[in-house]
Amino acid sequence: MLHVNSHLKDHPELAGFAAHCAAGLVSDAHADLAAMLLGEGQHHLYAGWDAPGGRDPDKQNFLDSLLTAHRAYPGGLPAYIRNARRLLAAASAGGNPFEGCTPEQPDLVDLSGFGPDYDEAEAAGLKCFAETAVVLVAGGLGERLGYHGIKLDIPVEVTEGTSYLAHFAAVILAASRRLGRPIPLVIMTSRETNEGTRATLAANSNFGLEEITILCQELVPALSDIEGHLALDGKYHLALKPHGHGDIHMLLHTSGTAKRLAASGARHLLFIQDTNGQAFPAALAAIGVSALHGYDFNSIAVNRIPGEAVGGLARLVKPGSPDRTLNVEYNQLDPLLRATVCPEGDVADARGFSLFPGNINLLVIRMEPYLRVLESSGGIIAEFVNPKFSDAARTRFKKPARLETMMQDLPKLFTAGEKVGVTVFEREWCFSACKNNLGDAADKVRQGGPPESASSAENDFYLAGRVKLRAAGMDVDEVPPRPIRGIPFTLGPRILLRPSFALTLADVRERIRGGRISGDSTLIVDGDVRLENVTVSGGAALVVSAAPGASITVNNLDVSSGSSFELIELTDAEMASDDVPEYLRIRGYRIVDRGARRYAADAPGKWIVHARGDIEAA
Ligand code: UGB
Repeated sequence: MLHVNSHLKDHPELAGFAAHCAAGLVSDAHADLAAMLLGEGQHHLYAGWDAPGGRDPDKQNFLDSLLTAHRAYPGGLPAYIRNARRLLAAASAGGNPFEGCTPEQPDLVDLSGFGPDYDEAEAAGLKCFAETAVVLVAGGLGERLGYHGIKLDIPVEVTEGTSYLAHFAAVILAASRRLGRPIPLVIMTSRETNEGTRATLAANSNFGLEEITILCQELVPALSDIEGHLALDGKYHLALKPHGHGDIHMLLHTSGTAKRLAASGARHLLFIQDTNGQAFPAALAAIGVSALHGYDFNSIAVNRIPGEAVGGLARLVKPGSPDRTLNVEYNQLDPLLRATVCPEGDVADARGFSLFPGNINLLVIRMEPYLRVLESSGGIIAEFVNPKFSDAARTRFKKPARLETMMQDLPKLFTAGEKVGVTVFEREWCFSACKNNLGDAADKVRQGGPPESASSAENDFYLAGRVKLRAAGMDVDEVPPRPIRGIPFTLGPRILLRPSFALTLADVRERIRGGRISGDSTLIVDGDVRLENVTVSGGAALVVSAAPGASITVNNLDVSSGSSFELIELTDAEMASDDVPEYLRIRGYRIVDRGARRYAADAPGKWIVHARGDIEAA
């Protein structure tokens, strides 16, 4: 208290706050923080306080919010303010982070066509997955999507209604069983998503996963000017903003989770996003690429569409400095290209794609260099600030700014010759996010870009199934896409191959022999199932599921009529009705089971489904 008192003297505007200190209404922790903040010139936070008795609960909340932000940031708020001043001064001076750099193609492995390289990478990756921990960043809000719950609860498909979280967990569970080690899952939540994520996990008994760690990111204070003054958005109310997905590195460090995972045998970390249902099995092949090519940091990438909201991955060459392979975020890519290799900017090359592969924030990071970088940086990864200046002198902001950090920027801190690489897959094989509401998605379609709606993500989820069946030699005859609320959707065949059936492409090849599927039919396979010369056509649906310990072989079965999953578009009235679940309204249709043909083995043992349609013990 003595300490803070020395800052309060000679400041009449702080008299109200001083009275609270004198009356013992300010705890030691709050007073110590006040001393630090006053030492950083943040007098406005404590100025003009009402005398004790006026709005005391608001004052207490205000002090608490300062302390929460202080405790969440390595080095506390003084460190945040100093970092802000440094970055704001650079922003005000108009510094260009890529000044003098020329972009070249990164060290790249192209697995966009299946073949021996893909098979080798996938097999290596599956083995390495036993020593991998999965990190899921899920602190973002579905604002662009118009969805009000947590995004992890959104079904990636509405045939059976599997949520993103259930799908990711099913992959991890199937791999854990197969590899004989519980693969850890770390989930980063935020204030907005923490409670919902915990509730979903609790309601589903953690989806059977043994090792889940939840790390909740905090907001950071907004900044009102280039002096780094913390912004208030009302009396006794600190303005707070998200710090970005780069918080995951800070939290893995400060919580000790990264070290704990390393100690328990994790040699790689796989970072995935909350609504990219296509992440697997590409991620497994990418882990294999990391192992085979010795990559310390491996970004999974797609051929980028010019102007698309994903960063470009490039090796940045600057005379006198070591080359660095980095993500150039989408807002910085066009100016960099114009200033260097392409005066026309971010335009298509002869292949019809942007010059550099697109980052999809599906990252494989080797643990050992990761721990080193976390230690040296305290987990603060390449923060940046992007203020919108309102004056010519570039000192005032249109609205408060904040420091931000992005998880893909980790290589900015590599200094010891770490190897950074990129693995490119076909887009449909690794990336189809659910980010946009139907209106915005339809606009994107009109502009020739990917819609990234709930419907296009579901469409691609089935598409990945068709790709797998074709790769396994099944004859797949699909119907042409038709627009649903302006977004192309292929009615079928709709294929769901659950992770317990196949984790890899090699698994699909092993479990499927011949057969044919066509039209708007549906096939769902779960567990230890083999399909030998099976035909599904005429809009029919076949669902085969074997519980752990059971196996089913389906022989020469023909399911060609009678039963289906029907896709029904929502009417305008339904789209506007609160009685229709939001997860349906963000896609514009529902899928109804009209009596699919089902075979299930719940008890351990071997079962056969015969051509005549009956199931019996083998
Ligand atoms: N996320 C958090 O967990 N916390 C946060 O504070 C913010 C986000 P966005 P963005 O693959 O499509 C990124 O908002 O930032 C989680 C890359 O920068 O959907 O616009 C959030 O829950 C870009 O290069 O993406 O763009 C979600 O899981 C490109 O790769 C994830 O972070 C782009 O993603 C991404 O958040 C993409």
